[in-house]
Amino acid sequence: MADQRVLITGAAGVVGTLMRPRLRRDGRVLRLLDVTAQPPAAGDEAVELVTASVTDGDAMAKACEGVDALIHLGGHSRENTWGATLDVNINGTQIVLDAARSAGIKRVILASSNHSAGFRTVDEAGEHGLPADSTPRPDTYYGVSKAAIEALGSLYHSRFGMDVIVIRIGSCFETPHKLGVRGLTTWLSPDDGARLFEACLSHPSPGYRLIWGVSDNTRRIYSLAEAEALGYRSLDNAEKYAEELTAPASPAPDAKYVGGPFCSAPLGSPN
Ligand code: 15L
Repeated sequence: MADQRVLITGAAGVVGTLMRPRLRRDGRVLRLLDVTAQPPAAGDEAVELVTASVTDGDAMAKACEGVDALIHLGGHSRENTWGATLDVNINGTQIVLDAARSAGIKRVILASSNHSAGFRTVDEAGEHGLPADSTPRPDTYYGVSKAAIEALGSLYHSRFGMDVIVIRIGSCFETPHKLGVRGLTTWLSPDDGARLFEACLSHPSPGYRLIWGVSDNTRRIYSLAEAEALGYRSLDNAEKYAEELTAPASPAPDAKYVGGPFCSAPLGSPN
């Protein structure tokens, strides 16, 4: 069988680094793109390393050659200045999508974030969780950029028929510890993250989808139904860390919001 080539942007970031070993498959080549240098191939690891920015149209056009599917994780992953957010996250995503379209890539998976809906409240979640297509309520410039890429993905699907799946990722880290008690709600385990990306890569005909990226946490407030409709099954639950993560005596006022501390962080300040 011919190799499947999957291009991952932002491959040296937090999520990219966690996914690199987990998305390894026989018959698959991972083309890993980042602005920073990346560790070389380990043993017989089938990777191609590209050092480039998602804002560089020529480099993106080259990186998209011969690619079957694209996972776009690149961009600032937290709050930054408006200029940097506009340039790298919004403009960069348009450049990535356009390069994918020109190269004939049929399947694109975009990393959005819970922060596109950060000012939605925990009370809105209801019995099955907040629907994945809840209209944006961004909590930061970063959240605005994620809402914009959700719209860009929809545009490229509607105009060009590309399959575009946008994932509103909760918090994807090895464990939820650094997130405090909020992580018991928002955690996407790395193994579940890989299961989710595999579902996104293998669904026969997804069209445009907006889904949450979260583990089946006991305290989950995001709906899993939309991701499960693509074939995702979570096998992890942050609750196993509950005893190690204690709630503060008086919860912060922003704890009622999906975006938690992002909702009160200074706008436009890199952190
Ligand atoms: C995100 O979108 C960030 O990229 C990540 O660093 C976490 O802060 C996460 O959201 C979160 O909400 O915990």
